[in-house]
Amino acid sequence: MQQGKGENFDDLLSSARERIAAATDEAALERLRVELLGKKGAVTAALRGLGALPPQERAPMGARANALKVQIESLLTERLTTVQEQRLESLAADEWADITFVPSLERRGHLHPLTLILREVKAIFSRLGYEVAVGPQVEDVFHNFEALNIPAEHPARETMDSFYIQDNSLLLRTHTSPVQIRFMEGHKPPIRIIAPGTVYRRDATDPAHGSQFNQFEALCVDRDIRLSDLKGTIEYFARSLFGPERKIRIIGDHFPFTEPSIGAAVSCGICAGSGCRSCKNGWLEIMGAGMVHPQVLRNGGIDPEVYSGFAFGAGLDRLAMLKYNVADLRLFLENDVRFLRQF
Ligand code: 2NL
Repeated sequence: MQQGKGENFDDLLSSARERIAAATDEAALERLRVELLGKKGAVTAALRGLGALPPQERAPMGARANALKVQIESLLTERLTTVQEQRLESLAADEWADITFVPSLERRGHLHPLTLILREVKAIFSRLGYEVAVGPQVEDVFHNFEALNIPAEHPARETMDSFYIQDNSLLLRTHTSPVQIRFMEGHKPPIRIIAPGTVYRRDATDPAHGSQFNQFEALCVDRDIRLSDLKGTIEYFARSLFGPERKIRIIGDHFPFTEPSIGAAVSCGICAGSGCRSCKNGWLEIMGAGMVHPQVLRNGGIDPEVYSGFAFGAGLDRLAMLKYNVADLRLFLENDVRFLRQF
């Protein structure tokens, strides 16, 4: 800075004005303040240089230097105010928080009740050495009916009447038994499998029946398998799923693919078997079962003179209804979150 030159003051002011206007935050303005007005700043140097001027120039130059200092100070202050206001405005726009807002508790996803039941069923049977088998949902008439002793004119075809595809030779499976027939075709005993899955029936829909439901069947084939093995397995299963206090009841039944055939029930968990509104007589039917018919073993390629087996089938939906006290089976397939949220 060359003292005494008025243009230098003008240059200094206009360059300070530009730089101050270009500063966008408080730190930049503070740096400019130090640079322009600080001890080593240009204005201070100009003021300091006044002493070297001839006396008659000192007063006017001093006045101009002071005026410059005051102008720069007010430019800095003005810009600082603007920058601070802008910062608050952008905070209000971008980072506002509604302190009256009450967030709902975090709601995490979870498994469908039928999946929960299926996982439990799989876990129970895996402890008994059973594996999971799967098969097609579109079946042929042989695996769905004929191999299970249900010939063309058998009345069971009517009760399980299904959705046929392609000139009546293919259909949506009416039970998962065909999965087990296929498994027997491909494996030698010992066999211990469960076959869970969706099955289809041409039923009128009501609270306990739908055209689509989920079941699982179990099949055990080995040497010397008897009815007592079946009974023990059902008891272990029912107590694992419903609780150790439960009793089981076995009654006679009939299925074309088992001989003898039985029905199994567990004692009601609400009234402990004395009879109440939900169970009526103290018992809840959970499955049909029996010793695999010798002809069915033969149809699966297994010699009934050497091996015997038991099988059973249960509705997963029904087990879930009993375990979770659900009154309408259709709720499991409607996917209404107000229902699903409860599990
Ligand atoms: C029920 C009754 C049952 C079977 C299913 C079966 C399978 C083969 C051979 C013999 Cl490969 N039996 N399955 C046996 C008895 C009953 O289901 O009420 N299901 C919902």
